[in-house]
Amino acid sequence: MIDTLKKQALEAILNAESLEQLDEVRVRYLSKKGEVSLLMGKLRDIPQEERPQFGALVNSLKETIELALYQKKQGLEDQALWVALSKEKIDVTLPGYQLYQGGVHPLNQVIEDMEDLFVGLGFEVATGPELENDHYNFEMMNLDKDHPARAMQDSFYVDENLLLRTHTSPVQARTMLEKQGKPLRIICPGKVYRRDDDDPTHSHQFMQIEGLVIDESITFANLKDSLLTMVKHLFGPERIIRLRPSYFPFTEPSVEVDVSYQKKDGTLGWIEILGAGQVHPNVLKMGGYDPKKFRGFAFGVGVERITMLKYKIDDIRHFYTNDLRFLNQFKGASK
Ligand code: FA5
Repeated sequence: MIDTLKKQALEAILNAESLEQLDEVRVRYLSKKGEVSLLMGKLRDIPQEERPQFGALVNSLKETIELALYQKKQGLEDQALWVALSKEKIDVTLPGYQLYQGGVHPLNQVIEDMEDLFVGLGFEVATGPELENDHYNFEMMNLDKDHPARAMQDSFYVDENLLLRTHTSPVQARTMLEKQGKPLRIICPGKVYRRDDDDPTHSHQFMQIEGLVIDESITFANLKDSLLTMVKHLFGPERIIRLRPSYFPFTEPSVEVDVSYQKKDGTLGWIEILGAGQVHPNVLKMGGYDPKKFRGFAFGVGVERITMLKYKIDDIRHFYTNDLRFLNQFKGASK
């Protein structure tokens, strides 16, 4: 009887085709009311002296079935894993994920290019805070509290004395104080802010590059030479510049500088890109330089303006709207 049961159970295990079927076999033979338990229940009907032997045989049967179930279960699980893996085969011919690679913003490309040029000419790159004190932004630049020229650069104020800087010129004052009367040559690129209405050539936030040179024998010719070098580097050797008299409280004399370009009809046109001049004696004095001994020149160029001119961009707002169709055109376009 035991042998028959063993044969049946092992055959059922062998024939099970899935884990579900195998579990059904387990329940049929090994559960509380299964065949093996029923067999054990027959112990009572057996003569006393044969009981231990019968019990041992039933236990051995149980172990044999358990082992066979375990081995079959392993086999079925391996098989299921194999089926799943073969379904998940990798198709190496499918296109991969596209990694999007960013590029340097056109304004930063122009700034980096300008830094390369001026560092090559012996300038240092200086920086200053965008949230600036009225003292540095205006007063140290020779614009007293009630100076009418303050109206030319209205700003965003945090409180009476703290504002978003309206130009990079306060870095002139900061650097002069830092250099403590020693000759200096710096450029300072950075963001500036004004309460200007946005239009194709004006933005309320834009970039400038400030330049400042102070030494004992600086003349206006040095200024003109530096600006011409910059313009030819940026736009090509055929370009020339035009200096128009202008007014800034921090330079005397002051100029506005235009760059030549060829108009559509072939004639010569001019576009303003920067303000410049010889450093005002008051500015030198406040910065700790003796105006009788030292002279200086300074300029402040609009980065958007030169970038627009260089790449023929028709609207300043393109720089700040993050349209990838615009930005992608400048990937690796420097120089
Ligand atoms: C100044 O900001 C002076 N600090 C420049 C300077 C420095 C003069 C040192 C003398 C010595 P101005 O306001 O003109 O000047 O601005 C300089 C340049 O910034 C302009 O020529 C123009 O290229 C750019 N710019 C001015 N306002 C805007 C604006 N709203 N949007 C974009 N670019 C502007």
